[in-house]
Amino acid sequence: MLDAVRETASDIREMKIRGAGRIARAGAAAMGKFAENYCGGSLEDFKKDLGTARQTLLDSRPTAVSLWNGVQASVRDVQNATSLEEARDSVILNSRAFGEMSSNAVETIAKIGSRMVRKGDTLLTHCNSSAALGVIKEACAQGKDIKVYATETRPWRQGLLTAKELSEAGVDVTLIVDSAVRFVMNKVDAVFVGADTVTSNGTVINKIGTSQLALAADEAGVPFNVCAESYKFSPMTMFGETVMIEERDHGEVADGAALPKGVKVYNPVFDKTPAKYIDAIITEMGVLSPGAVYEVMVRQMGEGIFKNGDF
Ligand code: RI2
Repeated sequence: MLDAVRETASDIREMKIRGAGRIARAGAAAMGKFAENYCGGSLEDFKKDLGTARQTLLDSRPTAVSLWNGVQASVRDVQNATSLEEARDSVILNSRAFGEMSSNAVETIAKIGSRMVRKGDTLLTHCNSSAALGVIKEACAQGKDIKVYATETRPWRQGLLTAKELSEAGVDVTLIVDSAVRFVMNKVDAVFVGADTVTSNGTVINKIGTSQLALAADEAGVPFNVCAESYKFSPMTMFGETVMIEERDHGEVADGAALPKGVKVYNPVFDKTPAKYIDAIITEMGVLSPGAVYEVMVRQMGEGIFKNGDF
């Protein structure tokens, strides 16, 4: 039963499944499937095995809170279940509901964000964010005649996926190396990127290099917009937890043969963009300023959260 969960976790770790929204949906779906196929004995056994499944998925990649939120949404009613059947059904239904909510949120962000794009705009995006690309494709479909610069995004080069996807959608897209960002910024009207995690003080954690885009945009007076479903908001950060930045294998940067002897490699794959560089966070609930994230989190979690100083 845990084999399928382990396989999903491994696909997430190896980035066969990637993108903060996609890993959240895959995590939730894996929990649902686990519950569907469960043939153990008691409610207590189920809770224990579900806990193992949950942890297996959460251990796959540490940075995107979307995965945590997707898995957590799937198991949230298990503690109130009085029978194995009730517990299993709740996981199955909640995981499906999360998947639907997540896909709808990406569509809604596309509609809202596209209104912020003007006819003839030149946009810049980084990495491969389905939320940000949704906005760009929707704006193009509305006939807004836009141009897009897509960063290569070393070391995984997700920018190639972005360029392909946008080109196939009929967008005029130009691929640039990451170090060209500041040079091209004076041709750009707005930046749209995705997010892996948004903290309670409005800091955005996204693909390494995002904060450099934000600095260059700030210098050039270009609006910097983040497209993020609200399940990318991290409740833990309200209670002082910091976001762990994933470091990946050095082979992603330079393989053994290309690496001179004695040279070390440091490969952090996300960075933090402070709220002061962010003009808008486009969510399925509407366009927020980074300073509004805290209030939204409190509302989402309910006022009672502070009673015990924990959640
Ligand atoms: P969506 C990706 O992470 C990128 O950082 C991207 O900006 C972010 O997830 C959000 O993607 P990775 O899995 O959820 O490529 O908008 O490391 O698709």
